[in-house]
Amino acid sequence: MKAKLEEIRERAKEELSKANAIENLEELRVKYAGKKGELTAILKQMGKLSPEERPVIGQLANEVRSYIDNAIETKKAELNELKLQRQLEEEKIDVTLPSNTEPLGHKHPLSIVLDEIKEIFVGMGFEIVEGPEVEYDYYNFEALNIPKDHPARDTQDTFYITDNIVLRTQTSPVQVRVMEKKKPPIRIISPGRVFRSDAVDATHSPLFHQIEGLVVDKDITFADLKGTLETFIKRLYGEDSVVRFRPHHFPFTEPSAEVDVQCFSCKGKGCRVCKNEGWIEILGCGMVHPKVLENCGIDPEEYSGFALGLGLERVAMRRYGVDDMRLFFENDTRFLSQF
Ligand code: 2NM
Repeated sequence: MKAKLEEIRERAKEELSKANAIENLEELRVKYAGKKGELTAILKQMGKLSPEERPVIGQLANEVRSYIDNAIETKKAELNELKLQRQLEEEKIDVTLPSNTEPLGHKHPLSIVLDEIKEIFVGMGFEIVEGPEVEYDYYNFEALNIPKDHPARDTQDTFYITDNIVLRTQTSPVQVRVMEKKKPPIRIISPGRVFRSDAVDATHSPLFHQIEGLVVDKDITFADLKGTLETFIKRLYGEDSVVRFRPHHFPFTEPSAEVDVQCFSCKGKGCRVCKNEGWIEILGCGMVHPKVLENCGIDPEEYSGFALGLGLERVAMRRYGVDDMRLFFENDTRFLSQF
């Protein structure tokens, strides 16, 4: 029996030295030291031994068991260490490598200028209203007092969808819709895309952006228009801006005016920026025509209002010294990443 125990120890030692996976260790433990293992089988035969032999064999059996247990634990630690080493080797990270930085996007220059203009008007108590880009002839022209034979209505200038549906040529139809629905006081701006059948060149695009403003209330005068626009222009172009109002004509306002700002490049002397004019045109405006108010269900005897319109592309071109409008629509990141 002693020989058998020693043989078991030797065989366990041999098999353990060959084990190369943690799972094998558990198999070996069951095989030798488990309840149905070889050691247990031997111990079950202890009854056959003489009383003198029993403690000697018993002690040896215990030694063999603890030898096997220890050997398994040692081997387990070894295999775990090996596994860790392999893992560390495989998952090695070179922290000195340059990172893959995601390129950051930029706000589009038109969006920068639009946000700035919105901010100024919102600061003066205006609400921002949007409306459809495909409009009825009625809202785009008729309600705005643009006569049937007006050149703006020509198919040369306007994209017609059907006889009475167009791509809006200005954002004023949004304001007509607001005036129809809402009782004054009204204080809104309507920014958005507008469409005109123009050939593409450095200063024209069939799609561009407009912001129109409208104020309607009791006792609104041209003085309110002047004050509001002077404030707007000074916030947009600087407090030292010099502003002038020049008489003009629009079918939807009476009287009408265009607003210029003195050339910030030459201070009015005349230069390339202002094409020797000394002044740069910024926007169109006027007192809302009584017929327009009436068309929208507002009594022109009780209420009056002013309106203004400006092109976003032109503001952005001046602001950033961009000389070709097409750059705003091509979305070339070499251009856009400069803003
Ligand atoms: C401009 C110039 C002058 C304008 C008029 C209206 C409305 F709907 F109230 F009649 N909205 N916008 C207007 C007036 C637009 O753009 C150069």
